[in-house]
Formats: sequence, C-alpha cells, structure tokens
Amino acid sequence: MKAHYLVIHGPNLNLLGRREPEIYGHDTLEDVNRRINAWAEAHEVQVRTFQSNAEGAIIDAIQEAASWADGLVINPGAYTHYSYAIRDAIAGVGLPVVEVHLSNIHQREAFRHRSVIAPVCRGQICGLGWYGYILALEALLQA
Ligand code: CA2
Repeated sequence: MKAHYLVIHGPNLNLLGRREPEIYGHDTLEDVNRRINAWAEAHEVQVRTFQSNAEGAIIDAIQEAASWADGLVINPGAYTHYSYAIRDAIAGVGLPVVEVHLSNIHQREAFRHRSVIAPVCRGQICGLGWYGYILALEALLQA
C-alpha cells in the first residue's frame, strides 16, 4: 500500500526565491515542490504540499491529515518560535512529524534558536536547504 505524506510550508515561504536569496537560496517554492514531487514519484509514495500564511489554516491541515496521512513534514516558518497552537495540533494528531528549516536557525538571531515545535516532533532538520525536505520524507518512509 502506498504511503501518504503531507508537506506543510508555513508563513512567507511563498516568497522563496524572490527575496533574501543569501539566506534561503534562489529556488522558488514551486521549485522546491517540484523536487518533492519528483522524489515522491521515484519512491511511489503520495505527497501533498500545502502552503499557508495563516496559523489556523495550518492547524486545520494538520488535523485533517489525521484521516489520510502517514506522516507530516512541516516548515512552520516564524511560527516555529512561538506557536503553541501548532505545537498542540502536532502533539494531538498522533502522526510522526519532522520539522524542517531551510536555513540553519542556530546560526541566526537568538530568537530563532528556540523551536517550540521540535519537542513534539520525531526530529528536526535545518540548514540543508530544500534537501532537508527530502531527508525528512526519507526518514518518514523508513520509520
Ligand atoms: O529557515 C527556515 O526555513 C525558516 O523556517 C524560515 C522562516 C523563518 O522565520 C524561520 O526562523 C526559519 C521565514 C521564512 C521566510 O521566507 C522568506 C523567503 C524569502 C523572502 C522572505 C521571506
């Protein structure tokens, strides 16, 4: 049976490739999703991608994933650092979740060093750019 995964891109990630390329690279979100979809095809798994700037929409997507997904990959954007609501949604969904960041949040401003999401995730990958999403999916597939 095919595995099903949801990849969530949080706030401002729709701007990828258009600003701050020195931090986030030149790839657009469409480029990143294309690579994720290519990986999904090669591994014969089903991956849906979703981006929202709204905390509530992200929480709805996490809750809905409980009915169809085998795991989640999430880049919560700046919500990483303060959203207890997203943390609670992940803790409540009962699915394996991997947190991903394009940049190395530990090399950046102090407020980015702390993730309130990481304690309820299987693991966290940061600083490896778009490849972090692929590594996260690989980890879920092996789990
Ligand atoms: O490194 C990451 O993936 C982050 O989750 C990205 C978030 C940031 O708040 C986190 O601390 C780390 C911000 C995403 C904003 O993305 C932009 C991309 C291009 C232009 C402007 C914003």
